[in-house]
Amino acid sequence: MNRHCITGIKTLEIMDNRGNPTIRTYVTVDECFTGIADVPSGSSTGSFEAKEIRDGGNRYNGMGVRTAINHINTEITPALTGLAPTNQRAIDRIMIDLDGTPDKSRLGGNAILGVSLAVAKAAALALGLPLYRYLNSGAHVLPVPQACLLNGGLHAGNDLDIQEYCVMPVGADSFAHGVQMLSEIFKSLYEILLARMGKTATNSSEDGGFAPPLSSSFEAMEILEQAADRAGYVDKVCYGLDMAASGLWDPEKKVYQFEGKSRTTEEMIQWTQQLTRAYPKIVSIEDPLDEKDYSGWTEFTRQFKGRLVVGDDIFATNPGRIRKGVEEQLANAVLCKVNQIGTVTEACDAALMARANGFPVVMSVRSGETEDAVLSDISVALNAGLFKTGGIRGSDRGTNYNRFIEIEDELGPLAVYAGHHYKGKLN
Ligand code: 2PG
Ligand code: MG
Repeated sequence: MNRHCITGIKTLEIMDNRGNPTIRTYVTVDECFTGIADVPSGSSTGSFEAKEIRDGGNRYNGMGVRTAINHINTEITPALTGLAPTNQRAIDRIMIDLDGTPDKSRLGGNAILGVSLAVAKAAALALGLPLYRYLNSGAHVLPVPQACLLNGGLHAGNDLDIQEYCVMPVGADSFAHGVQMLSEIFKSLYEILLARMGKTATNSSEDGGFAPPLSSSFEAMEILEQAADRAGYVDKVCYGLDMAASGLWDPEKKVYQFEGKSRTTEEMIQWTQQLTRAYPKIVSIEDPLDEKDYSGWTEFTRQFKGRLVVGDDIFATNPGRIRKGVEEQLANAVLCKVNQIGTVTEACDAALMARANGFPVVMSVRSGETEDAVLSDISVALNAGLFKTGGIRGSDRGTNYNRFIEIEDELGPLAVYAGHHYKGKLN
């Protein structure tokens, strides 16, 4: 048997869409196939995530990644050279053991993830397969893109407290048609914002949505729905929110600071009930409460049965935390971000565990991204029903849309667009 092996690993410190450095890793197999992967990075990061290593000091305002790169060069590369890239689980296990901490804080989640992703890509290249097919021979689902067209919170310089107001084109005929709908809604939104509030309202958020000078979520939803209506798609879309509520929690006063008031957990739940009553097509609510407000999450999930209650910071793509979530019904869906856990194997384990327990999976980018579209391939490999992409402008966002369009074309009649079945039952 012809055994493939890792023959070299190279790294570069490159730039992400926010002007922050990140790691690009090149893994070469058999001296001729090179998988290249970039590491994403969040700004509203939860405390249970794998830890990124940043250099500190003055260079890049402390955000440099030379230390993490050094860990790849001096520790990870010698440990992996000569091994079979097709044994992803073994490769990831070696890096996890080499790191030796529960949160990858010694070598850096960013160092480990860069290598893990590039190994998967190099292995796929060596076998002559697209990455999604290499990871799963049964890959065939194109997700509904959940695009954040309006932003607030840490992703925007405005007074909206909710981080993401997203549109989900569930009624599209295909992924490509969904992108067309999003693009047309985005243009309508531009015109509405311009007419209502002037040109500064059309400024971009951190991840490619709009960041208008609004402070009311009711008004944000009204404008979003109006944009969908004007584009002719109001009956073909649903909406999703990411409240990113860990960032709203005031640990000293033990209240949420939200839309001009201090609110208890119960008041946050009541407020969300009012919003979803006014906008019943909000079918997905992510991180409505703080990552440690466990009893609040259970109550929220009980009250919002029928909608997706998506755990992001609370689960951190961590199989152990998802198990707790299932047992205590802390949510009913899981957000999957590969850099929250730090290896391809663990991210896939997290998604599969969620699915096996009836929790739909929402694959997600981070606010910090590059032109690497690897997450699209992983999403299709997992047959995920939803993919949260940030907004719709900028090549850091476009790259994922374009890769999905490419995969849909490649799969031809085998492709299934998740559409109304984004919660699962896709076969
Ligand atoms: C989130 C993400 C992605 P960030 O909270 O879901 O939108 O944001 O990457 O900044 O953590
Ligand atoms: Mg989130």
